[in-house]
Amino acid sequence: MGNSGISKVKVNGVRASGDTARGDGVANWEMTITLNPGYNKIIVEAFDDAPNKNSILKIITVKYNPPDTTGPEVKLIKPQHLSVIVGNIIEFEATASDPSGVDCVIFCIQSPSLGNNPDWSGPIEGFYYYIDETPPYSAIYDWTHLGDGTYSIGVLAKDKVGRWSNPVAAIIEKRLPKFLYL
Ligand SMILES: [Ca+2]
Repeated sequence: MGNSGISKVKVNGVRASGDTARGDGVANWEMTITLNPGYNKIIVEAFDDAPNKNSILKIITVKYNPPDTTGPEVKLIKPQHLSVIVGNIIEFEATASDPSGVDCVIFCIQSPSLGNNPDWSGPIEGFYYYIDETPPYSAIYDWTHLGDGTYSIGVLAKDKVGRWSNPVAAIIEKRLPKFLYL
């Protein structure tokens, strides 16, 4: 600012280091600031060394996208934990969300065999699984081949940067319709 020198530079109200210069010199000031996720406003104010300390103010907006280190938020909507299902079809439904986007949702059921479920894969550690890559996240499992009893199911999700959610586990009970014989 002219040739009256620089008396100080403030960044977000705090003086920067190396913020003075004489005459028409240049102040190579520096300042380290911590950014929050999202938009950050950085206010830089420079003052010259004239008697009335003229100042100039610049506002810089910086968007900070922090690295994504966590998997999606996933919720099992159907079937609910400890629900009793009468009939041979399980309808799965889940929601998943992630700042990086959801890559896929995986439904699984612990079962001794696949049964009539050609779209399902496995088993991995006793679980057969179905991968859904597009919302709404859902699956159908035919458990005609399974007897009455309790079964473990679960859902988990992966985001688009390869991070997995924790699995959400649930227990469901299969109970075949009981008929009354007269
Ligand atoms: Ca993520």
